[in-house]
Amino acid sequence: MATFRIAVIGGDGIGPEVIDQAVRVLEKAAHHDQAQFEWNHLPWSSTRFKETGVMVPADGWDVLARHDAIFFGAVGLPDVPDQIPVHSLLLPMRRKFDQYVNLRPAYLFDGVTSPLRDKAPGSIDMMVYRENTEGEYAPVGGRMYQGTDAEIAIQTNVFTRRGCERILRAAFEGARKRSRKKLTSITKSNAQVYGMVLWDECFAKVRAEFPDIQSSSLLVDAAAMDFVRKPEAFDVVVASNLFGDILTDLSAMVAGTVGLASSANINPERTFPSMFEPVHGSAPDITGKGIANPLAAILSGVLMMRHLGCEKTANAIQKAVTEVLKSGKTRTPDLGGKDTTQDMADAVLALV
Ligand code: GGG
Repeated sequence: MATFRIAVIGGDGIGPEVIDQAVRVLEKAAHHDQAQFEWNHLPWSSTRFKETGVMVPADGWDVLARHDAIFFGAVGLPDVPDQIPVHSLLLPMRRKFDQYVNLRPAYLFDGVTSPLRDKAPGSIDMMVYRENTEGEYAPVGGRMYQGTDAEIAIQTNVFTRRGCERILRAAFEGARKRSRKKLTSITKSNAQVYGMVLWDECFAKVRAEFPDIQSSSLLVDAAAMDFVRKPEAFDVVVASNLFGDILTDLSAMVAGTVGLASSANINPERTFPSMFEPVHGSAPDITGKGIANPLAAILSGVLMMRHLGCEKTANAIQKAVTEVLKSGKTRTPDLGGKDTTQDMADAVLALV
């Protein structure tokens, strides 16, 4: 029997609420692959930052590195500046563990209503590959003359040939595994003439290695328009860190709710653990009410099980989620219902 050591960082707000439910589901489903887990719950959060001045302990990265995967909830508290949890925990983790592929699927499940008119189940089915270690989220820049009229803030975008080529290649390889074999590269090279021109040049080079994939390039503003106008036109989408982050909130919403948006932060070489998290944040407005949708966390668990080679477990949970949504009997408020986080997880548990 395989035993997987999983680091669990619930984080802030609804993060621990949804992750706890997802852990229950994974525990029950793992028998499909004769697998079991050792869960290592780590209390790294903005609350801890307020108490101790740090989010991640001095040996934190070494601790995490000893796990097979990291299961993560969300970070952010209203009384802690947003950049502290994101720049102390989330972004350094992606860089330290070279999790350069951020996979973000968007799928319109049967039983879920898109805010767009007349969208059939399955008609929205895209996989966004977001570059996760550089680009617009590189911590490069500085500030001068703070608090004066002469204040300057410089934020530098970092685009490297290696960084662009490897995410583009990962996306093309991903497109090869999908039936439509179609890929859209998101750019803004008409305005950002250094980083985005390099991105486009890398796209031209990598696409030549994949003549079997129908690929094209699209400006990010046109992509935002088309995600609403004709989301069914997209299959695999590959984008920089910022563009991918923004576009995947849009893809989540056109597919019904961010409460179903899962994600994986993958280190394809498997030198380091990969990390799995719902796309949504900590949602302070509903924290403690027990009404957050746990399905984004549960579906992130599905991505984790696939990464760990437990296809049967992943398929069993995916099928259970699909059936729960299709039946429509259990629905959290984001899906138009009145059920709780636990009700939703219980409905999935009953089917795995
Ligand atoms: N679980 C997602 C989460 O905590 N998101 C907070 C956030 O702002 N993330 C930025 C990012 O994913 O780059």
